[in-house]
Amino acid sequence: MHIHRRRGWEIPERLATPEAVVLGRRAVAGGLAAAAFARPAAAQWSLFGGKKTPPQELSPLTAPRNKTYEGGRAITPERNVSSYNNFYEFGMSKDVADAAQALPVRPWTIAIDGMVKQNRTIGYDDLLKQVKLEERVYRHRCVEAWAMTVPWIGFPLADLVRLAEPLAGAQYVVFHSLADEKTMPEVKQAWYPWPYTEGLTMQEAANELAFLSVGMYGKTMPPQNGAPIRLTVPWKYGFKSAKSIARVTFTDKRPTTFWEALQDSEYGFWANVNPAVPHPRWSQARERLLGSDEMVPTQIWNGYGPFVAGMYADKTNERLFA
Ligand SMILES: Nc1nc2c(c(=O)[nH]1)N[C@H]1C(S)=C(S)[C@@H](COP(=O)(O)O)O[C@H]1N2
Ligand SMILES: [Mo]
Repeated sequence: MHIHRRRGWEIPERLATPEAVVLGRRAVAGGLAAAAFARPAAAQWSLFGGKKTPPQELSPLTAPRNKTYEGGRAITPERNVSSYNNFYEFGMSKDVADAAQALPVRPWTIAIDGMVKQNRTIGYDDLLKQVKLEERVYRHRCVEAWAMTVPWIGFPLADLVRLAEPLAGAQYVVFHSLADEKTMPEVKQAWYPWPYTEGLTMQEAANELAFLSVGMYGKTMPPQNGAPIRLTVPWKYGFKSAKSIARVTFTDKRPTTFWEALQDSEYGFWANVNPAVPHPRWSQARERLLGSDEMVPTQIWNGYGPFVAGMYADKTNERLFA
């Protein structure tokens, strides 16, 4: 098991992990002693259903690298990216990779509904036949002040939007992650607003950076990283990048996202990265590179301003950065 030793520069886990505060409070309101959260993650998953799930096998998956998008820093070792995760459906710790092996990735379908020409369901394999895969190295910045640089394999979100044929009045695209009580222990806990929900404006969804990832490091997506398909929006805090997407809805109403529903004052709809706007409980000025002790300065828009800043020029009344 991964044992976390805190170093001097690190944010105390108690402050850095939103759930410790937010969910602790909700759990108490829901009638569960907060002490239950102190349980080690391993105990949570190994007891679930009384059985341990064997690791899922990943398949080789390669695609030509798109050189427009350079990480600008060293690629994070794969073992760190696949063993330090946020996937609350499987537990609140970072140590959810074992539990996530139970994720039912096949068969997988994505429902497309709302303001579209026609509601439909696309099978994952069918979808992959209709898009062209590429590899992009993107930086990822979690709101908890850790960061990683990952070679994702996927396709532009704009391609899915095109296939969905949204109506002219659609203003937002909403992503719903799978919420499966049978395989995801936390989905049974009523104090969370399942399913995990995220959203983008149609303009953001059409931005060339917005990406749907189906693999990383030359292989299909590991369950713990959001198999078989996850959003990747690198100019926004990591929680915007919804994993294991099962449903995509087009609407003219701004959705309430999972983290907004839990704690609107700390996690808003826009959640664009900005080192100058601190989280209410910690600074966003710097970030820890996963797999090392290194702290580096955080960049506005996570360094992707040339691609995205123009979309927000007229949004002067919005809370764009938190
Ligand atoms: N469905 C779902 N998607 C999610 C999350 C989650 O808990 N559930 N966590 C988010 C957060 S906070 C981050 S930082 C990234 C982490 O992705 P990784 O585990 O692949 O690094 O996934 C995001 N997508
Ligand atoms: Mo995150």
